Amino acid sequence: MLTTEQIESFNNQGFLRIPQVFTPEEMDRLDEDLEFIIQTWATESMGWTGPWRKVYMDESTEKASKLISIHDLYFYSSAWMRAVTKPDLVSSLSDLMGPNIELHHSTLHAKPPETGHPFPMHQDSAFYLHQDGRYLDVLVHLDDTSHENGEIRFLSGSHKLGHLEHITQTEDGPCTPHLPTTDYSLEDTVPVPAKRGDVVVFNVFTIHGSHINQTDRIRRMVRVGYRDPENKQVAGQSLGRPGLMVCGRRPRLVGDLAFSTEQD
Ligand SMILES: O=C(O)CCC(=O)C(=O)O
Repeated sequence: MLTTEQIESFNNQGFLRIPQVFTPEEMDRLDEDLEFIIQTWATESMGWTGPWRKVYMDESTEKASKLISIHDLYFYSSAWMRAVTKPDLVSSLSDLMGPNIELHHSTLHAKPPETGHPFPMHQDSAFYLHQDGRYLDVLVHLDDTSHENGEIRFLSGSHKLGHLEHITQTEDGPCTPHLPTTDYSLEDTVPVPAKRGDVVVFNVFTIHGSHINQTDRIRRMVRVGYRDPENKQVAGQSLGRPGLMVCGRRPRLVGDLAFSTEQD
């Protein structure tokens, strides 16, 4: 259960660190399975594209910069399935969002050593737009974070702005959604360093980003998205895919049909 102060702080700032949601033993198991997933299923790529790369990195760093990613870790590991449905975690989310909570997706972002990918300022609603802000993202920390390895950073109170238009096109073609670097800077953000086993929860509209990993060790975080099932998705990743109810029930809205077992 969260305290009144924690809930107020989340409502004002749009983010909250919750310490030690996962025990060291749970983290060992998650770590082991994450390494399996990274070795077996994940992909390493240049990461997010767009003109922001040249603002955040010099030429040689930009060329070397990499990101390891994969979605939906609970499709590959039962330890991750237990993690994303952990009652202590889910009950804290319920304190912030209400009684009914549906799991939407999860995504690994691992920043390899030294040139591990920075993230430009953005809102996650640009990747999976819903009708409103009843959506929480949870960053499960596999490693301690600090300025040196690119901790998560937030623009405090920015969730109150609602969804903003993002840059998605350049003259060279489509790019990963991000906010203009001329208007939004990492320098204006609040750093939220965290420990292995902590989670950092934020609203889908909270503007955030992170610096490059300059250390000689990988920095791994798994983002898990949860929504109020009445908050329907409008566009983006995992659109149309039902999620598990991890808390409460799915109310039936006008026009809703039960899930079919037939292929479309
Ligand atoms: O991993 C990071 O540093 C940032 C991740 C992020 O921006 C996101 O998951 O939306």
